[in-house]
Amino acid sequence: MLDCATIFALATPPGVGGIAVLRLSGSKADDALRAMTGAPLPALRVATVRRLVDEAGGILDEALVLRFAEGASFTGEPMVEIHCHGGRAVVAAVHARLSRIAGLRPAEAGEFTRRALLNGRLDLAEVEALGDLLSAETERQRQFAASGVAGSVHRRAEAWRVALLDILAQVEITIDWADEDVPQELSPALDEALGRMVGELEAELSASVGLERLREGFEVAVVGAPNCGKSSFINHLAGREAAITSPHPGTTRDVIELRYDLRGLPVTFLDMAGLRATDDDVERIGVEKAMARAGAADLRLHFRTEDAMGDGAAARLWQEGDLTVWTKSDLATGPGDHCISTLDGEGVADLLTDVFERLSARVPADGVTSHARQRGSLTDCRDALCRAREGLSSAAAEIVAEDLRAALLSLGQLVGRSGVEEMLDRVFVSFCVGK
Ligand SMILES: Nc1nc2c(ncn2[C@@H]2O[C@H](COP(=O)(O)OP(=O)(O)O)[C@@H](O)[C@H]2O)c(=O)[nH]1
Ligand SMILES: [Mg+2]
Repeated sequence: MLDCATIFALATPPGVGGIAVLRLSGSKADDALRAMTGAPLPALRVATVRRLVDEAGGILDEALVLRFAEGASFTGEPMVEIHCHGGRAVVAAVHARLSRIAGLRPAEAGEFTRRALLNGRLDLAEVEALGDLLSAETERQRQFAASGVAGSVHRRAEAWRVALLDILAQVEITIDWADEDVPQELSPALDEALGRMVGELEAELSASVGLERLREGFEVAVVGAPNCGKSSFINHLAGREAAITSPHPGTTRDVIELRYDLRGLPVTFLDMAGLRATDDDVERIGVEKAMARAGAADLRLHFRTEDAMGDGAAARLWQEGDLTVWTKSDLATGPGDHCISTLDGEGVADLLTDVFERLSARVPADGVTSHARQRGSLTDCRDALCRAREGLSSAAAEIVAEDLRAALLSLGQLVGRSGVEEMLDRVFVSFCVGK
């Protein structure tokens, strides 16, 4: 529920730590701090030591407190941070004390960020990136999310918006002056400008799909006949017993996941039930699950070895770009892109380098979006621009202008701001210049 109450919450993880940070946001933040400390307010943005007291003046803790002014805080509202000692009882006492102050209530999940969005401190794409940053587990995920928080989508959308406004202004002038189609002498330049933007949107759309894989994490399925060393490989990577291995074929019946930080790339290795035809119902369910999951993975490592050649079930999963791996190379070597032994680790590093390079190549260097919602707006924008482009030669200028406005609206939706008023302002300025 959104209201104008002053909200507060523990901003650091629950549990014991050196310090814990509680945040307050809203018009009563300063009043609450005054009540909590029984002392004058410290200067804005100056970390100040204050004794936190209860209603009777009893000491709760000694803390560092910080104030942020309205319009110059994360949420855009007046904010206070209380850095107290990070013990459970300390945090509980400070939290309880805040709860008893009139006009304050505990924040709901994401409420600080929601207020930041509503107050224009962050746009929607920046909010999405902030969520990604908090859930980033690897270095590459962190880098990408951090660039989003720093406004990479915002800047790209803004550049497109400015270019689109110029095109729209030229079309709008036509409507006002000529009352008819876009003039012949104007269309080639407009067509080129629109064509360029469509190309850029399409490049972003395709980059976005690869960046989504980076954000969500890649999946690499280890497939092959029972007993060819799949679980041993997963365990070797994990450095612990993550999957149950045994010399008896058919031991692994579930899909076991190992989340792995592959040189900054998030990769989940999937250990599959041995892929073979079977009469055992439970094992067959495992095999079917494994086939579906492996088929959808980003990459498959097809394990083979002398004593476990299988019945070819795994071979049906082969996709372009997959790797064949000969295992148990300490016993015998054989054909494959790689030869590994989990007994002595031979060949494993080379295999991982290859996997890294193949997945790395799917992470585009210059895209900024990675969410399906963002691609929805980009697609709408691209489609509207294509319609406008077609209309240049066949439709009335009003219709072209309408499509361009639809494209602008979609760009606004990309970052969660429609920007229609600004567009009108800009078009108006162009009219003045033109007339
Ligand atoms: N010598 C040798 N034995 C291995 C190697 N990898 C696995 N094994 C053995 O092969 C058997 C089957 O391994 P497992 O990982 O359970 O195969 P999975 O059915 O494909 O998961 C076990 O007895 C392992 O100890 C290896 O690199 N060298
Ligand atoms: Mg296994």
